[in-house]
Amino acid sequence: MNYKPNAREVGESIKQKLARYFGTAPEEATKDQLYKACAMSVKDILTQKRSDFRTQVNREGKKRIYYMSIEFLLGRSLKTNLHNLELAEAYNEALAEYGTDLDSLYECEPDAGLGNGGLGRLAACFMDSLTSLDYPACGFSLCYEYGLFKQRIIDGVQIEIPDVWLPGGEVWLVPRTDRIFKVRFGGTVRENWREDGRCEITYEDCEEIEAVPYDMMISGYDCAAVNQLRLWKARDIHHFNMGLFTQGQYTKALEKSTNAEILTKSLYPSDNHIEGKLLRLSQQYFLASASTQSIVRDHMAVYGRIDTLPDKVSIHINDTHPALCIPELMRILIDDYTLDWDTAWDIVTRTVSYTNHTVMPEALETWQEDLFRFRLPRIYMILKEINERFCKQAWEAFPGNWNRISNMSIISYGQIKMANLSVIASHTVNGVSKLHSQILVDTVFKDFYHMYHNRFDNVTNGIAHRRWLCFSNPQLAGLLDECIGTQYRKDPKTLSEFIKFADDKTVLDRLGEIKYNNKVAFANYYNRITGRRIDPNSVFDVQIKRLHEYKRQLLNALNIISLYIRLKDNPNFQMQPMTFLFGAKAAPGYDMAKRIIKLICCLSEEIEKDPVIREKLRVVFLEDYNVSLAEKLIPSAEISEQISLAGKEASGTGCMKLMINGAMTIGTLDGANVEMLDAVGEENISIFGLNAKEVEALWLSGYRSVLFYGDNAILRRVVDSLNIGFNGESFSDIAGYLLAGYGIADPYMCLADFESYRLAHLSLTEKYADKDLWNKMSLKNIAAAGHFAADRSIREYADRIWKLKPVDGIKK
Ligand code: 26W
Repeated sequence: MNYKPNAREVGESIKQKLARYFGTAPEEATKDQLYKACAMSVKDILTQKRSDFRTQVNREGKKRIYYMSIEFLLGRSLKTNLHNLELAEAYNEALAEYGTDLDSLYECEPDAGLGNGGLGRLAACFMDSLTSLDYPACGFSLCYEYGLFKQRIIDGVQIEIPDVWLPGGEVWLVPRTDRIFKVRFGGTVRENWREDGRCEITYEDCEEIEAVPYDMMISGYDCAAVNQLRLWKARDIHHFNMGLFTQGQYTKALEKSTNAEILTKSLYPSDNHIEGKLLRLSQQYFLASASTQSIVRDHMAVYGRIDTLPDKVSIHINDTHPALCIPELMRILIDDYTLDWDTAWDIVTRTVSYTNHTVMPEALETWQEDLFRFRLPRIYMILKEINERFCKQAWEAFPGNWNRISNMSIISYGQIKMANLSVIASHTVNGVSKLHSQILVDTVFKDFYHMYHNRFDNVTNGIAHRRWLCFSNPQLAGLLDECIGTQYRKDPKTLSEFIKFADDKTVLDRLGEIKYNNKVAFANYYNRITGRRIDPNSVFDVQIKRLHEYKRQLLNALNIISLYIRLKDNPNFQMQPMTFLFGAKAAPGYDMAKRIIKLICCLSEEIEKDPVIREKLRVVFLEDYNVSLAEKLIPSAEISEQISLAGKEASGTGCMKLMINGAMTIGTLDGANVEMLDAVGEENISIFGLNAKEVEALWLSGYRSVLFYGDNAILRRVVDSLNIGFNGESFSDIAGYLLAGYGIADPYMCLADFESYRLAHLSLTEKYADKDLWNKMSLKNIAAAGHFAADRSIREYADRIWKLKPVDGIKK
């Protein structure tokens, strides 16, 4: 089949789709219909290419990776697919005939926002690299009817609006009603010991829910592979009570199905904070069970025997949320395939690996034991057995050391600990940056590290550089193509060749121009959407990430307030005009995060009312930050704020997207920043603040924020100004929190890092006046960013953890 139709063929296929699905012709079609027609025609190409790829994978008997994640933050697909397939030109040419172009159709596609932040976006970037590198891979997640809420800001207050994405997003999904599995909840488990010594398991009064797969094809760049992401939707087994329906009781008839279907209604919007809700546990088991059943079924269909599973299948759990695949695989192997415990356990532990994404204690998942037993009785029995066997082993390693054993135990004090389960059953456990992986073995998993020395590894995160550089910053990609050729698109480490142009004035000027053009484009977009203005001649200083105290948007705000006070004292104060841009969603129940949004918004409003000051200082809170907004904003960013308290941010990936687009990082020695410093050199990144060891020491010795307050007149004025507040709203609660008048001091130590941050920021913005110097630093960041591509991360996972090989016979 022809994967590369020409413009005429593309035009023909769009026309056919319009006629068939909308009964309309190109000239009469709406933009939305044209978008859908394009998407459907692209899907046809992917389907065919996928079928060829699958045949090849099976013929070569290749091992597959199954990547399980409760979140996949995909964003839009049309643009990525067209660029990956190198078909954008043909489509544009065809669409020109119909009086439109791709750029306007892209905007019709809703973001698939099936994730909160870093963890979900990483999963999406990894699928891109897995495919581009020709590895056979399948992602598993849930088909949430509502993705992450849409954010409206009204008078500085975040309002959450349901995110209805399916009407425009479902063109990419293929329902596979031939691959439905059943997932069981609740009820009673009966063990019937048979004469042959086997134990037969039966269930009474349990609830069975159908898992219906919706598959999305994942394209890669310049490769043979098309992989898939399988999203499970919950469906009531009884579908419909016909009896009631015919009696005219419509609502009653539907009632039962609504209960089951609530499972995949909505994504939990909290990032880094678990609530231990029954529905969440059910979602996790639903994902784990359906996916594991699907993996085993597919393996048996190709190989016909279960013992080769670890040779042909690798299952990766993206944090602990899908960890119930461990007892679920045990269940299938023992109950359905009649394997004995040891054989089953051997298969499981050679198949599963686990990445940890956070050390924040409130994000480490635990479930109440009684709730768990009630909802998942068979899985509970299996966990008990895993735990008992583990504890025996731990006793041998640490005889008599109850404390240690209880720390590592899966079940203790009425709690089920998912991280412990994940470590015990995985052949490899990794963190997501060097620092984070080190912290894991030094703290959270210290005892496990003693027992299982070789199990721990590090794979530093990476980003889909094609999406985040090539496709979203075409001007910069064009300059790179001219300077170093197009090789870096396939092999991002060759971006390093760009360093040869560090002293080339023409290239540096071009870089400056491109950044300026991107700033103008963003300012225009912002103006179109909000009616407000931002000055493209000011420095674009960007902090984009979930709103969390540990990420310290508040520290950024405090520094802005210090600049504002300085300008109010002396409106003639000469400074580099600055625009501080924030994009962040707060978890709906996270009050402090919402107060910080309010502070930023009030500050913004107050400054906006001052015609003199706003020429030099502007604060912008961007509503509804999501993947598509990130793609528009990041190419225009000049300063990247990565200012979390050292030791708290596992990696960060936004930092990488900004770096590869030439922004200068101001950051602490946290997460991936540490490795960015190594890659780019200290003259090209602005590092400030306490390092992780110093944070720990200060915490242990007792952090007293008032000492920092007392020592620094500027800081005193900044904190005091919160009491009067901004735009008529007092923020004395935040002042109180920072100073810990009552209770515990701000655990993220904003005041401890304030002065160091302020000075670093000042000296960085002073450098901006020297255009050549700035552009050179920017160029060096781009040249050093290749290491932070997901292609590199995925190769590391494939070689060291999954033992995976790409398909051989590359046929594109
Ligand atoms: C509600 C429970 C919960 C707990 C943790 C939901 C989500 C999480 C995630 C693990 C939080 C998360 O997204 N972590 C981020 O993962 C990124 C990818 O590795 C890292 O770059 C970020 O530093 C880390 O915060």
